Amino acid sequence: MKVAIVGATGAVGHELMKVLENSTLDFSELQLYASPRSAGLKLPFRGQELTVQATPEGAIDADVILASAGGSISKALAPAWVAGGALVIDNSSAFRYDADVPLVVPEVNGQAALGHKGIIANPNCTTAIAVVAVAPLHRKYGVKRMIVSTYQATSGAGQKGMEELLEQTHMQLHGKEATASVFAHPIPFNVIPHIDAFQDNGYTKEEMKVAWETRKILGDENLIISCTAVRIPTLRTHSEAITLELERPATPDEARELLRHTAGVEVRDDPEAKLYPMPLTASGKYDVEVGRIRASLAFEGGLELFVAGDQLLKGAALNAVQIAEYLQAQGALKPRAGAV
Ligand code: A2P
Ligand code: 11C
Repeated sequence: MKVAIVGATGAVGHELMKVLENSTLDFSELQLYASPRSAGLKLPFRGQELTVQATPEGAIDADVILASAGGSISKALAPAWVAGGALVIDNSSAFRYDADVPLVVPEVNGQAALGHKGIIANPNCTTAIAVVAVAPLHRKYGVKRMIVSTYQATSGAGQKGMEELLEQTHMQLHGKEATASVFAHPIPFNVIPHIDAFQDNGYTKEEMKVAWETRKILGDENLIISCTAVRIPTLRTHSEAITLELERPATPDEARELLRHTAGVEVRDDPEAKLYPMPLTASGKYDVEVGRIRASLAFEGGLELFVAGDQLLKGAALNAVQIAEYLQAQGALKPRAGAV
């Protein structure tokens, strides 16, 4: 089994290599691709040095391609990769809303991956983190309405997002004015309620992605979802305050008990001991932290929770590798019949 990463030098690419290094996925070869700027760069993997190659225009000689070089690259090249026989697990939003492309979080709807036609989409990071916590509650209590406010790290905008935070913070601390480039405004000591483009309805695309993608993953087009997405000056881990209106009432104790037995979730909920989800503790973790679980004052029988998940991991690299692991465990990941 040959695996390729396209976008290996980016923030998610870096995490993909770390996750693959410790993964149970059985593969014999890893190929690394990025832009021509990075061709020749050597990156360490399992005691070897792997050379980054410029991404070719056509097919890639790999069985599984983990794509993380942005939507335009995926849109342009994924059809050729699929035609070459590869399974593409795509981190971008290029194919997420196509009816014949499964949008998968393995703990929630892993089975959907089995019906792929060459491309499986990895959800938006904010969505992936939320659904890990919300899916079991939806299954047991029936979520009617979901209101989300996010606190999103700069690495959501890739390596250059983190660099802008660090460089601008340094400048501001030295009395220099910082000019925004990746973000709409200077990010240090600020919060910016603007992620991705504004839509006709006044929401941003990031906010609408949370609604569109949560409905697709949970398989419930009737779910009412409203999101406010905000960038904050942290390096990694997206946090989210989530309010749930439920069909059947749940107590916080019942929710905690259910979430304690949910794969991919760590319940971190002891306010007296100052234990709650935070980027400081969730960064680098595979599990999504869930806490501050309480009875909602807005919806009778509903719940309020706070989640923090490393969006470079569960929101991107980890989820992509878990999709491949899931398919392999189901016997549904096979080397191509004919190599390119
Ligand atoms: P490179 O480092 O050579 O520019 P991030 O999301 O952190 O910004 O990373 C984006 C990733 O996508 C990087 O690995 C980057 O490679 C890669 N990339 C950018 N443009 C292209 C391109 N035209 N072809 C292939 N990969 C690209
Ligand atoms: C951010 N969530 O934090 C975005 C990045 O749909 O894959 C991921 C965009 C996407 O900026």
